[in-house]
Amino acid sequence: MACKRGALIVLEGVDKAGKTTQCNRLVQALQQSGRPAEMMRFPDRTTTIGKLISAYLEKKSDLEDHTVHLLFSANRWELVPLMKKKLEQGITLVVDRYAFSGVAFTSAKPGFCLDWCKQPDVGLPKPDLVMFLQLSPAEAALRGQFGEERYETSVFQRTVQQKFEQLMKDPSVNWQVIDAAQGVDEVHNDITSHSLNAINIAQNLPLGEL
Ligand code: DGP
Repeated sequence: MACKRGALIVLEGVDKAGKTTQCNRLVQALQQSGRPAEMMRFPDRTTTIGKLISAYLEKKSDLEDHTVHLLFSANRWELVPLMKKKLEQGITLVVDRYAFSGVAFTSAKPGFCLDWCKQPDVGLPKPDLVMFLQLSPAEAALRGQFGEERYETSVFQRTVQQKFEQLMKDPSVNWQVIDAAQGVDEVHNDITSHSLNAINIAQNLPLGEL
């Protein structure tokens, strides 16, 4: 019998919500329970396209807003063959940001509508589960100052949060909202239980497309 596919699990949220910590913990927990799992993150700053994105985020270069949107999307597309291969091998992928960040961050800029922003990512592998780590701007502020990168201002992050709220109304995506103001262990437990559920369901379903 062919091996059952892995699940595509995405963590989204505004900056400081704890996505990276929780992605690492989830991968560790899945591996310890004998389920093959690996972490990925977008943007993947290691590729040629990713290096252009990284320089832009670090404000070492300026790029036109439509152009950078398409580069972020291209960075996801270039990893699709690898993602599909791993999922087919039965590896669950835990992904730190995906197309939803792409749409939320660009559409938070003046002059961009959600619909235009979504188009370049149409056809990407569809996550079996997207968990949104919900954290109010006030709680995010308690976690310390934002960094120096582009987009790291509280005004912009507030707009991004509103865009995510619009995206979460899409019933064709399996969104789960996680209260990221809880302790790290409580958040981890919530995330793990949603993920185990998604892994069980995904193994009997074909991978979808955005
Ligand atoms: P990090 O997740 O910390 O590596 O930061 C990446 C930054 O880039 C963060 O501010 C969110 C933003 N971002 C992530 N994906 C996209 C995207 O597809 N488009 C745009 N415009 N911004 C993105």
